[in-house]
Amino acid sequence: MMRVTFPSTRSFSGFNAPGRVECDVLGLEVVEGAIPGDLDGTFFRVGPDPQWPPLHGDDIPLNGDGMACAFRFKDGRVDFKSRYIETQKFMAERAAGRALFGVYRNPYTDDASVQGLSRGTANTNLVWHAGKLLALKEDSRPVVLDPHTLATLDDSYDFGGQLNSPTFTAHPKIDPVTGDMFGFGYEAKGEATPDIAFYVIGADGKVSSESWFAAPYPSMVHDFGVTREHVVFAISPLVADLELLKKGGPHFTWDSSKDVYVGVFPRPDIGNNGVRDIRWFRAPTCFSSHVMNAYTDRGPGGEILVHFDTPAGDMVVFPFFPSKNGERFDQTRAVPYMERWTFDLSNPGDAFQRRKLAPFEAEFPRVDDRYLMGKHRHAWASSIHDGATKGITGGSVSGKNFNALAHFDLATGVTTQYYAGDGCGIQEPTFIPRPGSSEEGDGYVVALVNHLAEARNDLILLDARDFKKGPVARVRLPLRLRNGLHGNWVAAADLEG
Ligand code: V55
Ligand code: FE
Repeated sequence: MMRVTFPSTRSFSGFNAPGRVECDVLGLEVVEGAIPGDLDGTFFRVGPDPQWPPLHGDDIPLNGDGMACAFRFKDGRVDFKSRYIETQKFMAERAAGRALFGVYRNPYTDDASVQGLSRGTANTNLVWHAGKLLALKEDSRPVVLDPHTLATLDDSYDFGGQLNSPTFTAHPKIDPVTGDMFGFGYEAKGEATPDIAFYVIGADGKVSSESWFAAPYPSMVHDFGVTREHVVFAISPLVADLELLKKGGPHFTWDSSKDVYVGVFPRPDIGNNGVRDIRWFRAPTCFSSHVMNAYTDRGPGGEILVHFDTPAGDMVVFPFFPSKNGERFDQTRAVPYMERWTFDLSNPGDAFQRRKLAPFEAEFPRVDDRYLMGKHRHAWASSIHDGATKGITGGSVSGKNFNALAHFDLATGVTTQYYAGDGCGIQEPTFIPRPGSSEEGDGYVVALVNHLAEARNDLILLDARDFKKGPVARVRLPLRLRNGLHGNWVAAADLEG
């Protein structure tokens, strides 16, 4: 007899109780406004949703099995589909009827029967490139999904034998001009190694550039920045340690004794030395994970300035990674604010400038991806508004309840928040271009609202440049989608072409 009971810990209860629902709901109910009739495409998003109770009592929220969701918009209607991603981990555990893989990114805690299988959960991002829908997790290779059925087509894709790294980021960057995808794998020479393999993959899916470099120390490298001229890697001290892994410990610990390093190098696809010309900048410890966008500009005296916009906090924002030095997790310091980091490549020093872009907590930053790598004016993020749900936990992967979306107009400096409502949380905003438009920010942002008490979601569309007028449309979901990570809009014409 096998009894299935999830632990009553933070990762498995409240709004984040496992969902485990694979379903199709045709024609979601529109309860406010209207879905623009000319929107024709799919909003893909993914998040962790554990299939089975954890092997070792509890688990962190980043380790759940990837549940892919598709919202298909057409003729003013939205159809919903959710499917588990059939990773090697998921299939082995499905056959066993229980968890076989142990703690997050520690193969030394696995059941012996799964040795050699990919530990990837594909739970972090869904990205459309070169005719493939890639389900991504930074500890493993991409998984390929059918964009229409969400069926798993390839559980470990290496771009046709061209990916030498065993890992690939969940945050690749697609050049809106060339269609090239920039990506990397970290811990690319094995668990807890500082090595990073950097790739450019053409619009035809072929790797056109591979180069390797070493970070100053092994750590979580969740995201990076690409400009029209440069590549930027921020290394903050959420460090990895092989000895700790061998003892069954956590993959990452927070080591505030270490500085932050930022590597900047020229794009290898524009005829130069790439990573061989990497320059390391340095600053006192802080935590940076996501990247809104980066761009290269010229200063008044012709200086080459690389701007890198990132939510940064004084310490790691994840409460579940312990400190290396016995430091206590401090909710008041683990607060990410949107910042602009500027690197002056004309200046020989290793210092850089940091400045805040808004006075409120924000994470999950996005831009209009048609303008990625260039100077962006508009950006959006999840944020915390001083409303009635301030302080409610059990929300996002960091434990915070983001209760508002923020719109950043970086030309005027004005930030506007859309408050999701009392008792609500809100997930990552994703930009949808208005069909026929090309102007930056001309379109919508789509996001899932969490109704915490009702254990249910709405999907809302806002005018991306005018949050004040409230939702253009609100669609009611008859089920709960626990907090996910990332998503992207793919126009129907792109899926078919
Ligand atoms: C993040 C998410 C992850 C992960 C590492 O938000 C970092 C950051 C969902 O998995 O494995
Ligand atoms: Fe992410």
